[in-house]
Amino acid sequence: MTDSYPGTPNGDYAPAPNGKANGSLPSQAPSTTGVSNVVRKKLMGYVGFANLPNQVHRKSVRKGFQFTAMVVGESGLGKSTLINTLFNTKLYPGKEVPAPSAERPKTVAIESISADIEENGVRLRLTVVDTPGFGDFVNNDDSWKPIVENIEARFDAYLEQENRVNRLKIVDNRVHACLYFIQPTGHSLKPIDIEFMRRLHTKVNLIPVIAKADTMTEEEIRDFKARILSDIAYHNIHIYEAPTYENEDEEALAEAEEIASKIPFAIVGSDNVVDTPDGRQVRGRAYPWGVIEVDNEDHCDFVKLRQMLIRTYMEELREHTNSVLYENWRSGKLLGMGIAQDPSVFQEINPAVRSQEERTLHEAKLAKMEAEMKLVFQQKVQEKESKLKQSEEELYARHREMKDALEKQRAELEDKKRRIESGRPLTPDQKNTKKKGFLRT
Ligand SMILES: Nc1nc2c(ncn2[C@@H]2O[C@H](COP(=O)(O)OP(=O)(O)OP(=O)(O)O)[C@@H](O)[C@H]2O)c(=O)[nH]1
Ligand SMILES: [Mg+2]
Repeated sequence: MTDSYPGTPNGDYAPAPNGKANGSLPSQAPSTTGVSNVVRKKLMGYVGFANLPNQVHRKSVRKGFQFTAMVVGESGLGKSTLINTLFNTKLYPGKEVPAPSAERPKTVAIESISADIEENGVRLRLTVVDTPGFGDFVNNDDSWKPIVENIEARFDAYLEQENRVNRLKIVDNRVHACLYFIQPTGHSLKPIDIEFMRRLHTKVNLIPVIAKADTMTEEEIRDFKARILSDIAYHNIHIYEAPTYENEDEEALAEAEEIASKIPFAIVGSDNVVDTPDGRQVRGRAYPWGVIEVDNEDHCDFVKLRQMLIRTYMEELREHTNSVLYENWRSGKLLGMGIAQDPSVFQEINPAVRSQEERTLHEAKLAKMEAEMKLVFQQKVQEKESKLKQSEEELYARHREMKDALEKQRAELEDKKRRIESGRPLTPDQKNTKKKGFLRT
């Protein structure tokens, strides 16, 4: 372990033509779980973890960040190569006499490589745990065991620190992300993959990757990705799903969608610098028909994977490890020891669920108010209606009265007319009074 974090200026790193990293200082450091190689250097170019303070509060920034990823998968899929690609270094320089083919030796024990890196004043200790590949034995049944034990040992170490009186200097060596390497077969997942992922998914954030993606065509990769995802869903395996927040800005949403759409990441690893036909020097793999570039997003998903781990979701991965995976493991362990805890105390309040509950309550209240208002309105309408009906009836009654009166007058007049016509004279007086009477009514 080291406390010095060399301040490397941003973006000044250029890989040496021989592919070896500049200024890497491999040194051995004690570790509970295996060998730890520490390199103090910078990742290739700008990766953007200086963005982290926007995601977390001050405390973590002061302490610096600790982030641990693990690679798991069958032997020979390029796990060690990917770690070197990530750190832009040779992992085991001079450790063994290079074979004539200069092939990377098989990883035989769980090892970790760390780098203390700094970007814009933000410090990060990045550790990647390399595991020996499995699948070489006739019986591979228990090959997941040492890996799961390693993950649990890291939980144990954390729990032990939490139980200490002085909890200020807790070192978080828990595995925050586990890259699971899938052989680029183009078929479905193998039973051993399913077994492994099942053992791992409750303990780590599982991120599946397609190894050696340069061996497949674009179309094959697309189909293979879809098949892997449906296999994973069918077997109820939980891979890490990046959360999306409602009120995020468009750019962040687009980035989250872009990353999510690439899972499982199709990756290519290489720690060699090769010449492209157009004269550039790139990290990649040279073939008779061309060069595949590791850092070219059109060629593979390596850049997106690194972006997910280090820029976009590092804090989410740490948070999920701490509050879900570790908590589940911890309460399971305590239960196993006969210590039951009151779950209500530890019940997590999920803000999304909480706000949904509040919304439902509010909606119910609104609905009730609306119903009441409707009732009042109906009552008022009814009152008005009955009043109107009453006055209508009154009017109708008056109308009938008047009609009757008129009818009566008409009958009288007709009677008079008949009398006049029949020659019975009417006295002027009689006529006048009649007329007056008529006008008066
Ligand atoms: N085509 C291709 N070959 C690769 C890639 N990554 C690594 N290799 C090669 O695959 C071989 C095995 O690579 P390693 O990185 O040692 O594989 P590993 O997964 O660490 O293997 P174990 O340590 O046995 O588990 C080496 O010859 C690498 O050069 C890749 O992306 N594409
Ligand atoms: Mg290896």
